[in-house]
This record gives sequence, structure tokens and C-alpha cells, in this order.
Amino acid sequence: MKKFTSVQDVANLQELVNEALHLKQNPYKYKHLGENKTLGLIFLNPSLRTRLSTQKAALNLGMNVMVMNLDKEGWALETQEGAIMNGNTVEHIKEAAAVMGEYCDILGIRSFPKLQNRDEDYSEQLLQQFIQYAGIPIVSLESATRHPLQSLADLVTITEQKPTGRKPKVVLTWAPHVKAIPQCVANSFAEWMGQADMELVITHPEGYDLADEFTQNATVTTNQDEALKDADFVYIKNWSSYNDYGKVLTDGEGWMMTNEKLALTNKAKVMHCLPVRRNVELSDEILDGQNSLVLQQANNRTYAAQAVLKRMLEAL
Ligand code: AN0
Ligand code: CP
Repeated sequence: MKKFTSVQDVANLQELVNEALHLKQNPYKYKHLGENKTLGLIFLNPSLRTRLSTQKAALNLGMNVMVMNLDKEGWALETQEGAIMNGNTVEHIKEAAAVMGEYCDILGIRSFPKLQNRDEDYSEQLLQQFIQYAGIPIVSLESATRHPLQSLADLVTITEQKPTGRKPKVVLTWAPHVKAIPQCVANSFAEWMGQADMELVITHPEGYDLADEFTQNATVTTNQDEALKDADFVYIKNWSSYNDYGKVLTDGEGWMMTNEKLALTNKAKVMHCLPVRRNVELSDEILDGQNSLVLQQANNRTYAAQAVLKRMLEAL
């Protein structure tokens, strides 16, 4: 594997899920694989889970890890081709990425969308430039449009918990939030679950449709109660509007997940990528209750990252 930026980069999804489950049982079995290999992790935004689980995954494989908060600790980066750099940017991504490519064997990068200009965000310019100029395998740690390590961990979690003998019904439901949030987690979740063997339903208020490219294999409805009926898994996530790009269109009254709403489901397990706003996106009673899988999801981030890094190390 040369890059991990979307489900498109995965040759066989079931095999990768099985690899993650195998690594969960045998985390140190491939300790030799990463010997004298270096993983660089570059953050332009905050992170708790992605930062720690990906480091842990690399350490389990015997790799060295270097982490840099590029937005705070690096020079201001120029990304425009042909720029006359007489302003605030100090170095071009061409040099910065190439230099990191010299120091590392694999590079992970986190860079959120700015949510100002849809075409700019959805062109994934920064991620593409890292792929082009670093010259080494690149792992997305959440880019402008996707969060593939999260989705892989979510699919591993669902695989562990799903009922036997039938397809699970998985519902992605929009939830309220206090600020404008990227579409990444929702886009990726729809894209990955659409490739897996399950019934996927997405529900959100008017105006929150995700881009069609991600939702092709899903049923989409603005009726949350209808969507929740008989669900085995409920995945809760806020996102800002794609069509009215980056805007918050409603305070989402009535969309917060509660035990009352969960009663409509088939005793559904509840998922969220975290960080979560308690009693805004979902209630305390759910997060502190028996049906929550949020800690299992966070734990599986390690084995998702480890499966991806293992594939990349094997191909070096
Ligand atoms: C980010 C998002 O939804 O993209 C990161 C989630 C992993 N969440 C927030 O900004 C709260
Ligand atoms: N779920 C997730 O990616 O969390 P962090 O933003 O803390 O890494």
C-alpha cells in the first residue's frame, strides 16, 4: 500500500478488517517489521485519538515515531505553484514535504478543511501535494474531506459486534453541534459502510445532504424516527452543510440522540468517533450506558492504524 487516503486505496476491505482483528489478538507479533523505520506524524489541527493510537500502532510494529505540530512548530507553508513568497509564508510545501520524505519512511498528515471554499477543500490540495512531493507512503490522519482511519476502526467495531446470520442495519444520524464541523467523518463513514455488507441509512435535517459520491449505496431520509426503526447500530455525528458550504443551517432541536429515541431501534449499539459534546450531540445516559461503543471504537483505532502501517511496511 502506497497511500491510505480513502476506501479506494484498499485492495480488499474484508482482508484489511481481518488483519486489524488479527493484530488486536497479536499486537507484538510483527515487532521486527518496523525495525529502523521511521513514521512521521504531522498535525495541522488538534488530535487526541489519532495522535496516540497511530503512535501506539507504530510502536507495536517496532517503528520509531516523530510527531510535529506543523501549524504551531513549523514555518508557515506556501502551497501555491509559482508564488512570489514576499508575504507571510516562509517555505514552500515542495521543500517541506520533500525534506520530511528524507527523514521518514512513512508520513501521516492531518489537515482539516477551512470550510470557506468548497472547491478548494474538496480538491484535497494539501494532501495531494504531500503525496506528490514527499515521495514516500502517505497516511491520511483526517484530510479536508475524509477520515479513513476512523472509518476502518468503525468497520472493525461493527464487525466485532454485529448480529450473526443477517445484514446489520446501520444508521448514520446527524446531531446538533455548537459550531461548524467538517463533513469528513460522515463522508468517510458513508463511503466505507457503502462498501461493506450492511444496510446503510443516513438521516439529517433538510439542507445537510452529503456529496453524492459518498452516499451512493445508502438510503437517505430527513425522517429520523423512521430511519432509527430496527437499527442495530446508530452512528451519531454532526456536520456542516455541503450544499450551503460550511454553514450551520439549524440549531437541530429534537435531533439529539436520547434513550427515548433509542427505544425505536433494535436495541442499537451507539457509536461516535469522539470528541463528543455531551448533552448536545447525545445524552449522558447513552454515553454512560451499556449500549455505547465509543471506547471500543477508540481502542480499535490502534489496530486499524497498525493494519495500514503493516501493509505499507511490507511494501517498502
Ligand atoms: C472533527 C471532525 O468532526 O472532523 C474531528 C473528529 C475526529 N471534530 C471536531 O472538530 C469536533
Ligand atoms: N476520532 C478522532 O480522530 O479523534 P482525534 O481528533 O482526537 O484524533
